[in-house]
Amino acid sequence: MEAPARTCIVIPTYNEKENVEAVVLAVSAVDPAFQMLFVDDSSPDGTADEVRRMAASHANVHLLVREGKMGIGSAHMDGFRHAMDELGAQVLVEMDSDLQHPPAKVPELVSALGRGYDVAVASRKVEGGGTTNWSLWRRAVSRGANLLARGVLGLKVKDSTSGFRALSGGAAGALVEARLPTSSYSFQVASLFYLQKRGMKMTEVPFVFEPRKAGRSKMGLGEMARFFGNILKIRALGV
Ligand SMILES: Nc1nc2c(ncn2[C@@H]2O[C@H](COP(=O)(O)OP(=O)(O)OP(=O)(O)O)[C@@H](O)[C@H]2O)c(=O)[nH]1
Ligand SMILES: [Mg+2]
Repeated sequence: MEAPARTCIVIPTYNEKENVEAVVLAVSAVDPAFQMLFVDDSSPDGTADEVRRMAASHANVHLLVREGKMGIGSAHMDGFRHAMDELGAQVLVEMDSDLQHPPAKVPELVSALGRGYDVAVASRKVEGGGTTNWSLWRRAVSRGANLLARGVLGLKVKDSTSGFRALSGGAAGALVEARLPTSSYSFQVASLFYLQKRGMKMTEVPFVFEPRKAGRSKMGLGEMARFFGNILKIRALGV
């Protein structure tokens, strides 16, 4: 039998100290062979030290520290590069560190790649998917962002802003090479746009977006404004 592809879950963190241990334990309980790469932007709350503490007892935990807050999108791209070059990853998973993305879904995402897809998106917008405890405001922002991104960029994936996805090494490698002109939250839609244009095969797997386990959101008004501006820029200039 063929050995399973080496899977690395790339987890950007900024001030997520309170969530690290729970993430490590939850992922390890799903499959201890899953590697985790935390990409921390020198969080002032000491998140990196917490990752080092967990790495001391968990061989599947890895850390990449960057000098300052540079955005979730560039954290994923730097994380993919490091995971493939240094950790031998063949399958890459994007996941948040606040347990809004249930680690129990990772095997389903990875097995979709085994069926020939390049990208498997964990989706709130297909049957069986959804959100829990979202305010009307949060729901409206998410819906607006998704509709705008899909409409302006012609994306086929229904949940285009989902940050919980598995990518083949080929898809992740293409993104790293592409140097997409987005470092922040618009990375999700920019990367779908880029991969769709190159004919990569995509599928969606339903999941329920849970409330944040601990800590605070980094998605503020400034990030939202930048997101909308970036979509228009990508449409005008391409990727
Ligand atoms: N390394 C790094 N991680 C970041 C940065 N911005 C956000 N993150 C991480 O990216 C993930 C998603 O950020 P969140 O603030 O949870 O954004 P969100 O899930 O869209 O918003 P909420 O639903 O309100 O939590 C979390 O793990 C953050 O710690 C950044 O600039 N650098
Ligand atoms: Mg979150």
